[in-house]
Amino acid sequence: MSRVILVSNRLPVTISRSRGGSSQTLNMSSGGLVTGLAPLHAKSNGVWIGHPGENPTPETLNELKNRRLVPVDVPAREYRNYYEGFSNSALWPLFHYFIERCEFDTAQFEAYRSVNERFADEIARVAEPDDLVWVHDYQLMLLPEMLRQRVPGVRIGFFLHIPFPSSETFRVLPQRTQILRGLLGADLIGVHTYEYAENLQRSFRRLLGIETVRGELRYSGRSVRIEAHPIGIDTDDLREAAFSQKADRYLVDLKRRIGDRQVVLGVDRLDYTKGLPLKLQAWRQLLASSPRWRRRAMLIQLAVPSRENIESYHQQKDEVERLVGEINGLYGSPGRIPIHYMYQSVSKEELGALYRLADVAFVSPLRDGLNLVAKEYVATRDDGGGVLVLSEFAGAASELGESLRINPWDIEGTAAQIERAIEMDFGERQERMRPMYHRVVQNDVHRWVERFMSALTAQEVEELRFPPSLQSQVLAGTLAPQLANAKNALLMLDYDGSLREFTERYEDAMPTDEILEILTDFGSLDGIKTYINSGRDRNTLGEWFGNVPVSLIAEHGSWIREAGDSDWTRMGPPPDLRWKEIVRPVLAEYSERTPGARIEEKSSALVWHYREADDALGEWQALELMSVLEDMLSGSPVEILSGARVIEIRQQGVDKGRAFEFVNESEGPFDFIMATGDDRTDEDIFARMPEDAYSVKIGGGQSNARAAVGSPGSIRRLLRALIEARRGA
Ligand code: GDG
Repeated sequence: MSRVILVSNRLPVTISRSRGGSSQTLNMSSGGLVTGLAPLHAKSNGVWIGHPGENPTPETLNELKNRRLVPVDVPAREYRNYYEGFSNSALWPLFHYFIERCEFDTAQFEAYRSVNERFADEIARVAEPDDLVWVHDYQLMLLPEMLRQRVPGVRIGFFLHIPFPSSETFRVLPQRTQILRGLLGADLIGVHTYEYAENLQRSFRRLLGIETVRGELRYSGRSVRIEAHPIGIDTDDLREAAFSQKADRYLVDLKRRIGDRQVVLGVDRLDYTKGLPLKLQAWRQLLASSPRWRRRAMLIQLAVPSRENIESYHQQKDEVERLVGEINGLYGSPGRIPIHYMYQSVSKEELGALYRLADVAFVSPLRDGLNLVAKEYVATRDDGGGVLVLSEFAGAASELGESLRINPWDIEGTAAQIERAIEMDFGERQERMRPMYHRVVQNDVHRWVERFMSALTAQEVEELRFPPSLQSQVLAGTLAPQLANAKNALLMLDYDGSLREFTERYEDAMPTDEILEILTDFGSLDGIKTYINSGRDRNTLGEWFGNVPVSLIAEHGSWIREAGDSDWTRMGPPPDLRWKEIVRPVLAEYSERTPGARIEEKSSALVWHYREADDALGEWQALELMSVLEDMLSGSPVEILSGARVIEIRQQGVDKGRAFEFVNESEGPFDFIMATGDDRTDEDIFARMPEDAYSVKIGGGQSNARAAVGSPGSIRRLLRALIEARRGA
């Protein structure tokens, strides 16, 4: 395997001073990301680059080197401006939709840029063109481009662990274009959800004018993919701790102290994005409206200290503590306080015991890239018990469809869902928890690493072709002399999007006078056979082009009608529906993973409907399904169409490419061949054309065509130039 260079703001170790103060000790940091990436680090023999946290002594440096960890040296003040400054006072609040908390400070951005440069320099020192570099998170968004400039051939993956906001919010950032261009240095950009991927694509379109087609865009002669890869947790490690003897002891002790009270658990870093004040208000609302829970339920809230050097985090802490005091004062009684609040972090075993103890996990961030706590809770509940109450603003919500969703801003609604969770019977708890448990356990952090890496490497082997984009006069200059001298020429023209611009309604795209005139002129030239090869039905084509001396191919190569005839002939063999046997189980698998999705069986089609599925989950699964089907069915006589929350896989008697072959065999040999087209169905022709034929794609993007032009207007100009050339010959 290639060497993998991992890059994150912090190295995966914590350097601490030994008691005497002169020497240092090195401990592996905990956390899902480190556990997930550590095996990759070990296996690939690459290095891990990041800030060490503390200035390493020469001995520590040596130890870091032995572990293949490369520290990036940053002066303390610059690090503060980069980390607490731009990263956590501009990007963090903005990407979580807290615009009013943002501080945009040019000096801090300068520090951010400079630290990203330092990382790029460090990587460039060790990277070789065959290496894979995987950069993590919002602190290093400029890095991919900086690295691309230093080591042009290197393959770069980037993963964003926090949300990517809507383009409306993102465009507030003064340095928005620098950040976007920074990311475009990567070959693959990964985010947690399909929604973030869409947001990012929209920002590329709106702010840089770069279009993304099916998750892929073109930038500086390279292709960049944007994909959703939600992170998983380290299930084995978590379960080992949660079901250890130590955890058992905690659990027994906790149960003894709590008795038969229902336990609702919150575990959050003390960060304003986690929405602790609103969570407490919802709890207060529940106790106010249903007094019986004051003695029969309790909220255990673990608030983990975080970013204590930033002022707004202090205010958040004060507010939370005030509310806890207020609610306990109002609704507590001797020995029974309704909120047990802890401002500390606990061991893995204690946390595991809390997950096992909790009847309800109350996960209510106002925004969260994903939220690992929700998945961790689910992964400890193989007993099928426990209810997950989950904010719809957490990325994890799109995978955990069986949780009870809340809008954390809706205090009454949240209180009602908590009450529903506490009261839920075991049957329903199991029904909801089981599928989530299996999903979380199967898609653990190791699967995540595997998926991201295989997406990054798959791109490496795939040879993407992007035809050169030419002006119509330039192309005419090449083609005209050849057509002028041809004895038997073939011209195969796609219609919608190629000869004619798209219209809002499909039926409105009838040919203009200009198009009819061009076709009439071409059709009247001796020694040239002209075809319209379209996906449209026979009737429409017959109606629109009945009076023009060109031949017609309809329904993606199903029917042909020679110029001057009024009868259509069917092309290709009778339909072969064996593909259905392969496709059906795949659709069934995706329906199972996507609550609300269903399959419709038609005589010559299978349709996957996801209108009733969760919006983001449905879109994301559909995108994945499309690409699975496309890979699986390439070359099969089916067509995969994605419509309004449906995917249809439809029999095609023949495709446009086979229609081309039919004409080539029956009317050829041709000494000049040109075909035009704008979408995937036309690629079937381009792929089958002889080497010396001319294929012209309309619009940008990946294609097997030899050349590309910008628009249908360019194609019409090209055709007129060819007519002139032929007439003049
Ligand atoms: C970013 C994104 C995304 C918490 N308290 C204790 C403790 N924890 C552990 C939990 C969990 C982790 O910390 C927190 O999970 P988050 O999902 O909030 O992760 P972050 O690193 O804050 O954030 C987030 C994540 O990246 C991954 O891409 O999900 O949206 O913001 O693992 O268990 N662990 C222990 N004691 C505690 O007291 N041992």
